[in-house]
Amino acid sequence: MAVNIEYRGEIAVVTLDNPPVNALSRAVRQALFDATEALDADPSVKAVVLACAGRTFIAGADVGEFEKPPEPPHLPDLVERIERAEKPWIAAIHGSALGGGFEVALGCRFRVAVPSANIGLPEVRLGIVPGAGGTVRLPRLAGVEMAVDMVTTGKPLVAPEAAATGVIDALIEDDLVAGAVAFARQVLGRPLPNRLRDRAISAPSDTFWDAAAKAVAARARGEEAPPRALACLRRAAEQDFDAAIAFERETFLALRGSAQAAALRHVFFAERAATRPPELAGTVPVSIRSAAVIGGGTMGVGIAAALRDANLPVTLVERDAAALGRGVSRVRGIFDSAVKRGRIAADVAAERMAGVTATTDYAGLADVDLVIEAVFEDLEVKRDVFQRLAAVCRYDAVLATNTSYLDPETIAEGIGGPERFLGLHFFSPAHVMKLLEIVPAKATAPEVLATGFALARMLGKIPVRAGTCDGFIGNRMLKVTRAQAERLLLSGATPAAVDAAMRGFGLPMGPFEAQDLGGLDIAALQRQTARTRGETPFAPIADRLCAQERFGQKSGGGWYDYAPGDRTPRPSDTVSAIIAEAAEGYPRREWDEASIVSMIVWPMVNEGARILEDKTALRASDVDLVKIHGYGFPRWRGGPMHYAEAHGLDRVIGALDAVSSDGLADPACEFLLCAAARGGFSACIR
Ligand code: 3H9
Repeated sequence: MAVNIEYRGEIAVVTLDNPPVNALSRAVRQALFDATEALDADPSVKAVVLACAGRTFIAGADVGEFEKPPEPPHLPDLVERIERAEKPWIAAIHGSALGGGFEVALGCRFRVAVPSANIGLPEVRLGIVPGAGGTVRLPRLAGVEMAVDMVTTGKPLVAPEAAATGVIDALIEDDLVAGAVAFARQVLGRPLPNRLRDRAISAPSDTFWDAAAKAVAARARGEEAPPRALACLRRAAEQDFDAAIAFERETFLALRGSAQAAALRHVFFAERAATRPPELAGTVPVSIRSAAVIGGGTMGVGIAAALRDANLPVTLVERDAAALGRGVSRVRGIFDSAVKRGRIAADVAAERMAGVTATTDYAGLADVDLVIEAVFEDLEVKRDVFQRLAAVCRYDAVLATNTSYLDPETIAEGIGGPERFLGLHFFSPAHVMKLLEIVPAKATAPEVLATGFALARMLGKIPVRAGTCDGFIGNRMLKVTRAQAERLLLSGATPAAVDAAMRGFGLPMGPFEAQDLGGLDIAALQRQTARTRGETPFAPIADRLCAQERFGQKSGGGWYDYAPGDRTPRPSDTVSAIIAEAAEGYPRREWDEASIVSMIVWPMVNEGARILEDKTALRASDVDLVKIHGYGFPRWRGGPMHYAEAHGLDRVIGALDAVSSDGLADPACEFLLCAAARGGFSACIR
């Protein structure tokens, strides 16, 4: 049974049990509805505690049901039934009360919670608005300002914050259900507060709404749900309860079937699937209680900060005292800046720094559980590091390389105990970026690979398993993007037009602005290495820019010119001349925004298909996660592979054909053709 009722004297305790997260499936809604009827009809019951079994309170509507038409009893009707109950209901919250789960709690007359619980309305992150009264009841309880913040960002509140604002009526430290029953007995002796539907709301001024609309538009560029959620909240503040509920429901149903909601649901399930590669089912990871980072450069210190954020003691290793000193002050800089931005308190920053040990001596690593190497991208330097690590580290310690384009197999060649070796590719800045590509070598033991995934969970990262190849998943696709961007310039587009089109598509930056920010020199070095391997990387214009030492913002010019101390990109006559010279002999075309986007995105999808074909990625959705979490591909478009499937793979192939005949892109690969014929990428994965 999904719902169980027990009686503690005159208090009924309704326990919902629908693992893993007590989502409100149709069966659960029906069982809860039946419970409200039965308890209202039972004269021995004076109040009802609603609690949940397992790790959490109700995590929301069952997102898996959103692919089908809604079935009764509908959630808004259930929440209304609980709110209208003759006896007061008290939600007893542990874990998370999210979305529909929080809306059920808002239907209850009271809410109590353990201090570690969190509550929120994250629906906008799924491309929808709350659909069971959240936008109408929350402002009546918490005030319009707080409701606008919670609903339009989807960010949860921890229980103590919610208690401070009256959203939670009491915090319960010990046994939650016993505490909730005791709370119920106390409130029975007093007059009950009004139901939320009967509470007044004070409508803010137009100025408030204008400012809120501006903030939402700036934060959620391209997204449909946040501004629609704001419109619901405005209705809730300005119209009567029932009219606002009807408007919210209409908005919810309209968005539930939208392309953006489908894309965001795809990402939601992709993020969870990625954490569990099928080959690791039942494998127990190595336990990680301490870590070391080799290299105090940008990447190394970001990784060290990420490890400290997860409370792991970290040893930072550099080759000499001066480099070590610079590394340590960079780590301190990360925490200081977190304090300045209000993200952590000064004492937390001090405690994070206290957990960093600095040394130049590898002997200090004899007892660490995990070492992550993040030294300069030079094969010999890295090989030397691993020889030294293999000699001093425990045999069961995990040894990882953060290489972004060298072959992990070669880096680990000849080390003792190669089964403890693994690629862990972080993205810069490593304490901020969510993506972690996890790259096993041939000899990597399953429990070592599983440790990569367990580490990602500890650090709050999105893990994606990647096979060994040049650039793994992300940088391999990036190379195609950059080549396509240059082909656009050779055939008549300008850097500014390409960047504007990609920003219009939803990326935070266009490909040229991004290169100027990160620096053109790293990719130039990679191309040099590739040429020594006999490859012919395509970057006719970037190569010319680098030859003139135009490395981007740091050298005062790259694809754009920059005034000293100013990061505003300005179109450059020098670059125009370089492009004109490189473009001699290429046919020129007119490029509008849509055709620029398809010149970049469809070849990216084609490379994604090749990546699936050679099994560098396990699933198309993993490719999507890499682009979303590592490269700013708009989440609400679902990632390139989902976007292509939603667009129609036949149309993608048609668009590739149209440009490939002029040498402006590769023709569709076999895997893409297979996916188009079989109705999707997953149908072709063997
Ligand atoms: C909504 O409520 C709309 C309403 O306003 C109106 C309706 C009319 N549904 O994340 P985990 C699965 S919209 C179905 O790894 P954790 C998840 O796929 C909803 N399944 O656990 C995974 O399955 P599997 C608003 C769900 O402990 C398993 O549970 N609510 C749902 O790291 C474990 O998930 C949200 O957006 C769901 N709602 O984190 C909350 N949620 O094992 C979404 C989870 O097969 N959920 N699953 O891969 C979360 O944020 C996290 O799951 C939570 C637990 C924090 C609760």
